Amino acid sequence: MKFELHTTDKNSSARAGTITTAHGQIQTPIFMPVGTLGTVKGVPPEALKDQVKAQIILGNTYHLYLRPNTEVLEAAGGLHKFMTWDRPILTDSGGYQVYSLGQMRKIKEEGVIFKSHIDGSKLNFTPEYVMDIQRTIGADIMMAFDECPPYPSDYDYAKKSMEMTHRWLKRCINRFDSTEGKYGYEQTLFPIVQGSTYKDLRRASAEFVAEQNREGNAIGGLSVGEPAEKMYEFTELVCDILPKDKPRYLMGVGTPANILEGIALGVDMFDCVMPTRNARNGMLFTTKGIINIKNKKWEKDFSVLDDGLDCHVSNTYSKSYLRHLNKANEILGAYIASTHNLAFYLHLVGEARKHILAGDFASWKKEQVEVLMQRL
Ligand code: PRF
Repeated sequence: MKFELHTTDKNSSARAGTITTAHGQIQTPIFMPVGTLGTVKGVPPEALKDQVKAQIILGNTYHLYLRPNTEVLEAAGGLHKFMTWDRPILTDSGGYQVYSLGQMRKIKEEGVIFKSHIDGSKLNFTPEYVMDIQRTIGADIMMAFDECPPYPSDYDYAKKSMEMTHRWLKRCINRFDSTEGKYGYEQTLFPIVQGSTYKDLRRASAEFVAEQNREGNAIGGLSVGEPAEKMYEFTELVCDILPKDKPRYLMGVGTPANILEGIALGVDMFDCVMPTRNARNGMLFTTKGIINIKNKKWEKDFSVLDDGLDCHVSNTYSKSYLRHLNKANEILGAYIASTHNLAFYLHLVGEARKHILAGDFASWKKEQVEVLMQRL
């Protein structure tokens, strides 16, 4: 993997760069649609390319391990071939899903023992095993196995958890560096900064992660219920310590405003279920503001969803039609809304990149945050 930094904004820490992987290039800052189970819910790979213009998508180790399972994925030749997506893939390690979904979990030094949310069977994830699974999935970017402590966590718990995440990181690195990709292309491993909402812990974790000298770094443990101002404060603190010449990934963030603030603080990569999950619930992000398509207001509004995007779906279907599909619980509604929201997120980061390169990102961001978050 290679990261080339083109520009850093003069009035903020925003950056424009290019990541090169075995499955092609990623122009940063970038948003990665979430494809937990080898599918971005409701949006087929061809629409991800042609409509959304996604450059990289995310998969989840925990989910893919349970279904279909690693045997099927290996027989398919990896997740790219299995789902017919030939652009880059990043897999999260399960270090987050185990805590949010796994039942009866026991976190120990060796790893995490938990019950499958599918059939209740007992599973054991260790840092080494999670590396092996991600090797089999074949993600271009693999994530280290971490613990994401809840918010709020007391200092003692947060410190012990962070120290264990650091020991797990060393084990992930040892396993990763002593194994090879199964499909003949290069994979890379990103460590994850933890440390909850304690400045000294965050500083120590960012320094520890930076010392590992990997090809990119992630910030975990934020956007877990803390106020947005806290999330920005800790993102800034960590970004100032992480190396400038490597991509920074803020995990699980966020709203359009969160993403623009994150970019201003020096984050290069984002992922979030919000555009797809909210789409299924009738919430649309547009270049003019936020729409609740269930609202009576849109019943006879035959204007297209959004004429400010280069996306056929957004430029074609009307608000009235999508409202009808949503009310009738028709599956086409989920496709249209999800495709549109993702196209909007990709448009947003693409515009941010243009303004970073043009040198007017900070002023553009300020006016955008107000427009994008208003309810129509
Ligand atoms: N760790 C991992 N994945 C994550 C997170 C984390 O802390 C978060 C926190 N926002 C989202 N996804 N491994």
